[in-house]
Amino acid sequence: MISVPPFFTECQALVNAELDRLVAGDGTPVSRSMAYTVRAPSKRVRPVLTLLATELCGGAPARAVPAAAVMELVHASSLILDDLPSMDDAPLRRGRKANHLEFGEAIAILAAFGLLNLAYGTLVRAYDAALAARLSSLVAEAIGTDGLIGGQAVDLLATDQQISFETLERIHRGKTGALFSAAATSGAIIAGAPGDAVGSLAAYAKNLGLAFQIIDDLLDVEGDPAETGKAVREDAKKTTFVSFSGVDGARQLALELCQTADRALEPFGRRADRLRDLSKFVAGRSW
Ligand code: GRG
Repeated sequence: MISVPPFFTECQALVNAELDRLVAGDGTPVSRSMAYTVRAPSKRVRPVLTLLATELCGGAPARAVPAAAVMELVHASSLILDDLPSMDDAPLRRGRKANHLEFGEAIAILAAFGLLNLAYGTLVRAYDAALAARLSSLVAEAIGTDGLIGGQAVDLLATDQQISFETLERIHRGKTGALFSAAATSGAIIAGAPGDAVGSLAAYAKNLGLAFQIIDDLLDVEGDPAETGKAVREDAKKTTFVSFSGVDGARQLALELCQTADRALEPFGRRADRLRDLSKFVAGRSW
């Protein structure tokens, strides 16, 4: 098992403190449901990407903490929706009962919407109007029909069907790559990075996101629920990177995508080593 780099733990702590504050709530069922998924154990990969991108582009990570937390709020919202009976019908998430099994389906859906509203509201409160508008637009695009929603729709409609490799890739570039990309580019934009640096980070994150998903598929086959916090063998009815390429082929593909991701970091030289370490973590993760 690959160890978690120390900077990763520091970033997680910064984000967890912000998230705790954001989902403190008022004790109502919907606010408890929001906090339940947000506070559950998570790798916080997307917010870590935001903080590392800001740091790489010369910004103060502290300034990116609200945006980093927003990436996690959006991700948590998508996890609640993904687990619903009408979607993946998953019983376990982040080592706990799925949100709808704890709070009921109606409250879980409201909590998912609540997290999205909290996300946009956080951007508006934390940044000046122009920056908040730019970040909100990035987030909206990542969630939209070319991002999480689009990828999820194609994925759901493809269940029980044979799909092409291109369709599989499109699904996961939407479901996973889009938010990875928004997380990294948001960090760069907060630091005032020029367009070419933002573009390089977007290319890095898109490829890392797809590699991350392929490892997710591998963990569904080979993983231990005690480590991943999710039920395994849930993808049996779906076409996955493993069903397409086999275990070894999928692992090779994930490694190649991490290498492609790292090549996008070349303009930054050694300053991007933390992101290279993040790629290593993604390629070797067992949770
Ligand atoms: C309106 C936000 C919104 C979404 C609607 C439901 C949906 C469309 C999309 C589902 C997207 C989804 C859940 C993709 C799976 C991505 C993935 C690899 C999840 C696991 O992420 P990890 O391993 O989880 O980072 P932790 O728990 O560590 O955060």
